[in-house]
Amino acid sequence: MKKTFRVLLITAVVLSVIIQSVSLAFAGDKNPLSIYVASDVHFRPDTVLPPIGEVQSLPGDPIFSHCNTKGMMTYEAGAIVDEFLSRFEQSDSEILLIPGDISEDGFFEEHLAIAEKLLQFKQRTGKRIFVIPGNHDIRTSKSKNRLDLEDFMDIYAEIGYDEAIEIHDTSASFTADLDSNYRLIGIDACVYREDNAVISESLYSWIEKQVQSAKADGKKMIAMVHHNVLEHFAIEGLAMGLLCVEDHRTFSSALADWGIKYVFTGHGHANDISAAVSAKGNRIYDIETGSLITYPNAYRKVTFSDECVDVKTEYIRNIDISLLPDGYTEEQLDMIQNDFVGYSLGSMRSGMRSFTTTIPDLIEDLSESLKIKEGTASYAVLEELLETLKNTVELPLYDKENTKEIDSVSEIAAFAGIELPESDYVDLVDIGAGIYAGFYAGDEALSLHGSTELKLLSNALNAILVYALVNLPLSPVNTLLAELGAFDLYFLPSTSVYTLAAKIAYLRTAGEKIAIELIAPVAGGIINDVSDPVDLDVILESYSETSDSFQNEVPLTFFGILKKLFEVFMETVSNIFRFFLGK
Ligand SMILES: [Ca+2]
Ligand SMILES: [Ca+2]
Repeated sequence: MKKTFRVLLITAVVLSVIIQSVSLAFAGDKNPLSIYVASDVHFRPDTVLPPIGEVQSLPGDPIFSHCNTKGMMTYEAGAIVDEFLSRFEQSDSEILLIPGDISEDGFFEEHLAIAEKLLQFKQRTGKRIFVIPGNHDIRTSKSKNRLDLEDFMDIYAEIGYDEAIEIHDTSASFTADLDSNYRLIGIDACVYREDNAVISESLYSWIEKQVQSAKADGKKMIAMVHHNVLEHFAIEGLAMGLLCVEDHRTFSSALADWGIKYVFTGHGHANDISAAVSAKGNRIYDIETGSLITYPNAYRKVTFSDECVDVKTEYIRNIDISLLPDGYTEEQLDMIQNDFVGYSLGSMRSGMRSFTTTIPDLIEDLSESLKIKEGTASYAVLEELLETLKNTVELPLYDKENTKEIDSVSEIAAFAGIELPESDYVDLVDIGAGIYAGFYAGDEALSLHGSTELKLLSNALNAILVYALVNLPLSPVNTLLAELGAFDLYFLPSTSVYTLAAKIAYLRTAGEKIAIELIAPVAGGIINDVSDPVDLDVILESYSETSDSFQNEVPLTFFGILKKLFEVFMETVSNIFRFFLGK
């Protein structure tokens, strides 16, 4: 009897263990967590927008005269959001995260309009939506029409905050359970009215407390922050994390060591994924999602299971034109309906084009950073240079008409003794916009040394320098060249006797050096994806594993940072050598 009982007991225990583990494994496979992420909606309702025909940021353009310098599709935002929501509705995902910049400028009308859209959707479909403010959302401005924190909490009370477990008392940070395994922590680090983000002491200890209670409750934490917590392009590391929360390396190390492996961010309008490992060996991913209303109009679908985290990127490829505000021409509507991607890319290209008209205004910032005083001879040279730059970016790249005057970049280059490679590009803005669009899209893969785009840009910049400076007096030109980084020139023409050819050769040598020094670090990480892993469709490790390290992780340790700085230094040196050797 006793023996039979023991056998029965053991069998029962073994069986229950098997059943439990099978059902656990089954539950893990059967109920993965699927979420949608859409960011940087920058919403402005039709009611506050001036009629589309009245906006002349790019006068005379038949399609894009209303463009926006950031390439955002402000007039189409409502229709884009509706298209996105209908796709989210049809999906098997029940959860949407919006990591900030919900509104364009923190005005009541903007927030009320987008919040109403989201709330109606939520009430109709029963799907869940969580938001966090970005730098454009809480402006706490003197002008009354802008939100403060309390207003934000009021307006979004039923959009995520009604499900909050905890809410931080001096920010819009909150926690909420996504399912029985995962808890979301929305971190609002924005410095209201400013554009930067800081993790205050109060916020830091609040996050730490949330991490402890999540552990006690057996939940894994997924974070959402507007600003990035890891760098997303090479020069950003040197610029101390331009788009990141302040002291981002310390903060992301803390997040990693607290077991927060995945952070969803926005802010930079690029689709990019970066990874890093803390000194203690804990990995963290920053999954940045681009602006929904900006090329390439992407959003993410992310599935968390026991085996992996599956990131997929999808795109808005068409919208319902009947939802657009009044005032579009037939030509515009036709393009939006039949070539939405072309219209989106065109919006970005036109935005950059309208931005170039403001190049001469850069004189203030540039003279300040170069410490050149207004009224001096060097200041006049800089002014001349910017004016020529502005005029040149508007010129066609090649002399298609075969005119006698110098009215194309290739002729300016020929004047300077420089050859421009052949291409299909129309002008310099076209190249710049192409490079930027690639960076926004993600998985960018142009070569720094071999790409036509970079060769065109550096050769053109070199030629522009020669063309702008050749007729100016040599002494202030030399001062400016030294300020721009062309220190040890090989050939200095005598100020008393020199030929035009000698002066051109001298400026070309200086210009080569400046062009490569200016372009290489800026382009690094924008023309090719230096922040591992890849940006768009990728299978990443689950919360229970740690994958092998990536080749290009963002350094979080002191030695990691030193190594990175050394690599960037070596890269710059080799660029200069390659350039002078003509490779
Ligand atoms: Ca990238
Ligand atoms: Ca990447």
